[in-house]
Amino acid sequence: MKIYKTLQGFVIEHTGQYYISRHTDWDLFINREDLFFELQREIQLLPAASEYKSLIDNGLLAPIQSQEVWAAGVTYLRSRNARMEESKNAGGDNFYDRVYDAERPEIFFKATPNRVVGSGQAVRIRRDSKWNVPEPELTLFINSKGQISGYTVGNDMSSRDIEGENPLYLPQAKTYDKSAAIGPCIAIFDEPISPESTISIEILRYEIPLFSDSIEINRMKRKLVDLAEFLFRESSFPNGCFLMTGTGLVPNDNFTLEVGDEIRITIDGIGTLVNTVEMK
Ligand code: DO4
Ligand code: MG
Repeated sequence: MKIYKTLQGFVIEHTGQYYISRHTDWDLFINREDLFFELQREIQLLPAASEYKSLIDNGLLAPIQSQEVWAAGVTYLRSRNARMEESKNAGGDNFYDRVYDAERPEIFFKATPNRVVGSGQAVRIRRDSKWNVPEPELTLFINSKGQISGYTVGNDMSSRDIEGENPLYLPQAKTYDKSAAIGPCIAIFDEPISPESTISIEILRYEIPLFSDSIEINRMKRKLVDLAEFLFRESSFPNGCFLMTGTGLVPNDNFTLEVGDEIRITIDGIGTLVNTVEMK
């Protein structure tokens, strides 16, 4: 089942049918411990109508209200190698090697809700950076009890030159206005997401495909439950939180995003997050 936050209410999608939820508070709705069963109850009671799809097509919002967004890093070999390369002149290369093998994962604060955009909205690249990439990431919704109860598609926009100059610049490379995108929905399953699920990315410039790649989430070094456990060890999240789980897809080092590029990130069973790039 999928839930979408729209300007005119919360839309539930199940087997090609669309319903409008009776819930009106996104924080309370998505943080329910019995979310999957609540959605099952709702679709039995509510009338389905194909017109409800137009609420998604015309008024889609990011599936967030007051949650913080956090991110894990260096969870795929490809990410470890790219960071080691970009930071070697700054002497930061062996941090990435070490964290990849360490018991404690890299987890960093990514964004407050006001810095997050949804599908169909623009992400930004920094004006003081010359090397910017999207990072396509499976993103968990973890409820306030620390349970992974939903999945969405995330883009952890990153300034690789700033991050590569000095690892201490990571917060500036990662956190700025419109640096995080999540959506289009939260997918709620009755079992953990399949490890064979594929994340794929396509970047278009002037509508022409420029870069595309894909990876299965089973290539991730860490277990999703372990990432959630580390995040919740000493922090509480009264309305739950989102956790981006790291990228395994990194364009070649000569690639940088430009204003106007379209980024399309798809995860099997969840959907496609589409964003264009702006700089203002
Ligand atoms: O260590 C820096 C950030 C890593 C990251 O964002 C990723 O691997 O996805
Ligand atoms: Mg990342």
